[in-house]
Amino acid sequence: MKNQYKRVLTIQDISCVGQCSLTVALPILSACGMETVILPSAVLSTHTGGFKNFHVKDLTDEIPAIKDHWISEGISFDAIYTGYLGSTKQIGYVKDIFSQFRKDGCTVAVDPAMADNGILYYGFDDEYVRQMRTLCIGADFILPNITEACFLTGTEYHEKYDKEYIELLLEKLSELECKNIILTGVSYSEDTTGVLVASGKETRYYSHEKISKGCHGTGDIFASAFVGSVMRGKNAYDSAKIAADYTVACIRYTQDYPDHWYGAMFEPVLGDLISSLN
Ligand code: PXL
Repeated sequence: MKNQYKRVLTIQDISCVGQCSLTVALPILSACGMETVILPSAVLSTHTGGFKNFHVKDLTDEIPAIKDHWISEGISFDAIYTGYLGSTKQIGYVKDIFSQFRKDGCTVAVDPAMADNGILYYGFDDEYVRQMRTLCIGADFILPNITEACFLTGTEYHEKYDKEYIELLLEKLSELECKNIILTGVSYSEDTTGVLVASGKETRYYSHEKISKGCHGTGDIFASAFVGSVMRGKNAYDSAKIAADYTVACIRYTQDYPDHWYGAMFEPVLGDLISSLN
């Protein structure tokens, strides 16, 4: 049991209100039993997906000093997991962190959190996409949704697609030379959706219930639970299954609260995630 206590660094923003990024990653990774180290990429009063006039404090310029202090203290990580990053320049600094701390046995997971439903999140542009692509190269895990996969590969986004389209996306993503590609939100029927897990030559698909009303922040819930599960020693497919089941449970719980539009109520079902890991 002892060797499952791992130290995970997660780099993403703090959206003070909104149940996404660090306010999701920190509690979920902690629930998975990880020591969770955070590097906030920016502080936002809320996330950008539906609130207006949010206040943003970009923390890009703080990153080198934080990194240098960690180096001087001899701090190391078992995993580094990145999500929403504040700026293009910041992606460069995150790459420096990878070079510095990615020693043998340090797992790198990149969630290229930048787009959904065919469009980039507010404030991101083509240059951001280009930089994010370089961050993904050589990662142990990348966790794009279909929209992000399209941006990363320069593929036209289609709301409706078939297996051939998804296979092409996977093939193009494989050029990024990541050990595992976890492609989320892959749906081949009205009432199911799923996750494609491509690990080396093997590709497996986990299909699960599709709840018609999606929630903001579920990509972050999925990625955090996935990383927590991998760090608990589960393989990529089992971790995708655990993370997907947990994400569905969060959405299902939130459905009963129609006023809760800005995020998924992941806290009341954390017990499900913990049980599935034991
Ligand atoms: O959940 C992704 C995310 C994270 N952080 C911020 C966001 C979003 C998506 O909109 O706006 C600030």
